[in-house]
Amino acid sequence: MLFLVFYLAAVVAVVNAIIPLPCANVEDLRARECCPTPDYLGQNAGPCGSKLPESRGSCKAIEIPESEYNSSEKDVRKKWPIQYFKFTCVCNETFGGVDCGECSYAYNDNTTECTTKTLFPRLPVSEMSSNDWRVYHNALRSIKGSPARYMVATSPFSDDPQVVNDSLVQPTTYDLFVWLHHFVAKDNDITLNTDDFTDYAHEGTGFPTWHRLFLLWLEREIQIEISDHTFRLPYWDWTQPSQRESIFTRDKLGEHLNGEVVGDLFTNWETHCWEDITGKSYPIPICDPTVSSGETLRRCPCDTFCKKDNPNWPSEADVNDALAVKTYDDKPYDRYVPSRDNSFRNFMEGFVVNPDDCGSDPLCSIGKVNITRKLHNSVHILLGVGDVKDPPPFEYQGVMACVAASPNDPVFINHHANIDCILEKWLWENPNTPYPQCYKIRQGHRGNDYIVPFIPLYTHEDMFKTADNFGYECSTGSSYPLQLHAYNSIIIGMTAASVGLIMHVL
Ligand SMILES: [Cu+2]
Repeated sequence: MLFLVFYLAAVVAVVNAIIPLPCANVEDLRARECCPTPDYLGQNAGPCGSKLPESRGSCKAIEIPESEYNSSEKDVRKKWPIQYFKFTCVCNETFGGVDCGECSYAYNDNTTECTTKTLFPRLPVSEMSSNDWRVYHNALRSIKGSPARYMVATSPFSDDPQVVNDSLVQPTTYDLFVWLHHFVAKDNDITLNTDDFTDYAHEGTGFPTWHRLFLLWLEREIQIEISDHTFRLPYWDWTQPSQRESIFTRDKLGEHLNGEVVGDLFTNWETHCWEDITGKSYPIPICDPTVSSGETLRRCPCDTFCKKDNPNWPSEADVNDALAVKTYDDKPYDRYVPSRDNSFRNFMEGFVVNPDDCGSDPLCSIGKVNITRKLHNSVHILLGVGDVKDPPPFEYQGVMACVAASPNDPVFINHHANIDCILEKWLWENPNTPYPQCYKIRQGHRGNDYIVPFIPLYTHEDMFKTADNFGYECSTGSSYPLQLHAYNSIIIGMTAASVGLIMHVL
């Protein structure tokens, strides 16, 4: 009987999915095909714009052998997106979007032809003018309220497209941003099989590349929302004491009043997909991104931890130590890489054990202990619980400490844009390093895995390139643009409205 209960539970250990708006219909779901026609580019544009005078892309079969996934598991994240779609658009280099009707990240030149390579800076928050903050606030507020270009199935995966279709909801763009992270990060495994640890974005080789695409996706949605293709997300360099606390004001990213976030942006700021999972059994329930979690946005529960002189903030030296690691990632390709010298990824993600912190714990020296207070992780912890040794109860914890739900706090964006800048530095300093190839890399994190759950499709290898391939770069602050390029470029534009405009022509 017990076996039966477990078996049934395993069958319903499911996750739902995201469906691009043009494919959110019974016919496409039945055909398992998402190759829309960008008919706004002309009549008879053809699927993926394939019949336009200059073909923009084509509808291609996804090359994942069906033997590589077990459809009875019903976890659509495995070998994404084959359980929902067997065909999607593959766009030519300069085009992008679900239907190839948009420009690619690199050629986003505000024309329909997408002929010019563009490059615009992501600014540090310290370089943002009050007008930049106004633009940024307006953008966030706008996407917090406007409908996303995707639907979310709130039913578990079903072979019956009608069931999936009937369960579709359309969240706002920002709430979908939160949902995407919850969807990939939630551990849905109730079989307790360690091989099935199911976080497709963290504690693995794909952590930096997953989050790179996540921010690019958001950046593009904002660009469309505010009709400004030059918009780039700002980054928050927390190694600089001058930047640490300076964003916590009402007109920037909010003040903390007894742990609650207050400020211009945060009036009626609902959170989603955030709940206390302590003591609850798996699977973590499917999140409906159109339903508020009922929790108010919380951050810095003990304000003292967020003070700029708290020694737990990562320092410039910490970042440089990580950058000195020349191996991108190593066995076992998770949080337990035994030496900090073996994995830039694990060091930057924050699971690296400093031998000085180990005390007398013998497991510590081989990494088998949860010391998570480094770089990326330490910022989540500082803003979420303050001190991991004695965390406050859930009702006081900040959302940044909850891995799955952390993007509810907009500071997530600027924090991860900074992490992305560190990745960027590493990529420039280690040119031509291939993305690691090893069968031990967890499913969903391998180089040729499609990054879950994005459509159009990108692999981790696709994202493992310097940011000029995606139309942005990290401005180094006031010296910008003088120190920008380590390669040939002609700068033909100058600072524009909100974020500065550099046209980059190769
Ligand atoms: Cu994350």
